[in-house]
Amino acid sequence: MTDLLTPVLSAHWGEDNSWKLSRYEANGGYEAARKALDMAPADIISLVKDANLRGRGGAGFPTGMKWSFVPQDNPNPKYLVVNADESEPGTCKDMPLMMATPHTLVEGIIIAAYAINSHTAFIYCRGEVLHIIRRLQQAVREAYAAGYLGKDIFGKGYDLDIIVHAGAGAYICGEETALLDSLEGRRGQPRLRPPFPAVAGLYASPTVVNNVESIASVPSIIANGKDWFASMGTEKSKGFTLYSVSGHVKNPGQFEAPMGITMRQLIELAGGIREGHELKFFTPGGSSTPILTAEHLDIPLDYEGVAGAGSMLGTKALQVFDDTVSAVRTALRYVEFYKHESCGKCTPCREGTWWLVLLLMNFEKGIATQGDVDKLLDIADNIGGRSFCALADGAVAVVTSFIRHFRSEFEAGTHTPAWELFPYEKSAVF
Ligand code: L3W
Repeated sequence: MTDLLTPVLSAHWGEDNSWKLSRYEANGGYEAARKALDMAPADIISLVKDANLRGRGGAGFPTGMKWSFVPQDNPNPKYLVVNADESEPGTCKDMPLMMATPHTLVEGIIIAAYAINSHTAFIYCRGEVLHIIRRLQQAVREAYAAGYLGKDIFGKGYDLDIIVHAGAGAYICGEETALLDSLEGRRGQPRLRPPFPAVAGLYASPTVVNNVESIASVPSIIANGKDWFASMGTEKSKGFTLYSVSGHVKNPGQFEAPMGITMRQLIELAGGIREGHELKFFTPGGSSTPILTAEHLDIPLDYEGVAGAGSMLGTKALQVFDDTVSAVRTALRYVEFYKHESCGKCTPCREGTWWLVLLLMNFEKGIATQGDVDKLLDIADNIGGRSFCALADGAVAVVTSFIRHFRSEFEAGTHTPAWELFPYEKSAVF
C-alpha cells in the first residue's frame, strides 16, 4: 500500500531538525526560489496555471488563475496573505507542515509574492497554536539572517518582508475576507464578495489569499516542472496532496498521496477500521462537506469524483466513524460547533444554527416530535445559500446529509406528542 504514497511536502518531516534552515538547504531547499527569481513573474504564473495546482484550502480554485487576477496597473501595494488559520474540524495538515518544515512555506511565499509583484506577505495563523507561531517566527528570522528575506533577496534585486500574525482563534477567520478584517485589526467578519480580495483585499489593495499547503506546493513545481506535477492525480485535479485521516482507524495521521486516491485505499493506508467494527460514515473534507458512507469508498478523492457523489473534497480531512457512533449525536456535535463559531453577522446563520441545535438536542434527548425531521430540513433549506459566507452552508450540509443517510435514526428518536394522540389533552396542556 505504501507505494501509493507520494511524499513531497512530507518527505522530510521525520528528519532531525527538519525545521532548521541548514537541514532544509541540505535537502535542496531555496533552490526553487533562486530559480524563480531569475524567471519573469508572468512565466511563474503560467507555470503554476499549466501545472493545474488547485487551492488546497477547501475550494479547489486554480492557484495560478487567482494570481493572474491581481491587477498590475493598480497603483496600490499588492499583498500576499497565507491562510494558516486551519480550523476545519478534522483538518490537521497545515499545522504539521508548518511545524516540521516551515521553510517550505517561506520559500513558497517568496516565489508567489514575486509572481504577483508583492513586497509584503503575511502569514495569518491561529492564535492558540503558539508552538507553530514560534516555529514560523524562527524560520522567518533565519531566512532574514541568511539574506533570503528583506532587501535584495539572493542578490537578485527583489525585496520582500514576511509578517507572522497571530489571530485570536476563531473559525470564521479562516474565511478569507473575515481573515482580512481581522488582519486589519477589526472583528473578523466576512465581507461581501465581489469585490474578491484579488482586486480589493487587505487595506482595499489587491491581495492574494492562499492556503498554506497551496503555497508550500509551489517550490516543488518550480523545481520539477509542470509536467512532473501534472503527471500525478486525475484529469482535472492534478498533483499530490495531504490527506488527514482521523477517527476510528488503527493508525490515523497525514498521508500524502495523489489527488484521486480512493477512501478505501486511504483507510487501508491508515491500518483499516479498528478491530471488530465496520465503517458507518465518513467526511471527505472536514465537517463542512456532506458525509458519505461505505457505498462511496471507491470514488476518487478529487474535486470531480467527490462532487459526483454529492459532496465536496474540501480540506481533504477524512474523519472516519464506525458502527459505534450515533448519527444524531454526531450531527448535533457538529452543528453545535457551527452555532458556537457563527460570527453573528447575518441572520440565517446566527438564528438558523441556533434553531438547528435546539431541534437536534430534542432528537438526542428522545423528545423530538413527528414532523421534526421535516422541520430540520425546512430550517436547513432556509439557511442554505442565504448566508454571508460558507459557514452556515457547512451546518446545512451536516443536517441534510445525516438525514439523507440515517433518517431512520432520527425518526427513532421522535415521539408523537400526547396532544396529537389525545386532542383533549392539548387544551389541558395549553
Ligand atoms: C477572483 C473571482 N477571485 C473565486 C477566489 C476567492 C477564494 C477562492 C475560492 O471557501 C471552501 C468553503 C468551505 N475573482 C473569484 C475569485 N475567487 N471567484 O477563489 O473561493 P470560493 O468562494 O469558491 O471558496 P472560499 O470562500 O474560499 C472555501 C470549504 O472550503 N472548506 C474549508 C474550510 C476550511 C477552514 C479552515 O480550516 N480554516 O475554514 C471545507 O470544506 O466550506 O466552501 O480565494 O477569492 N471571480
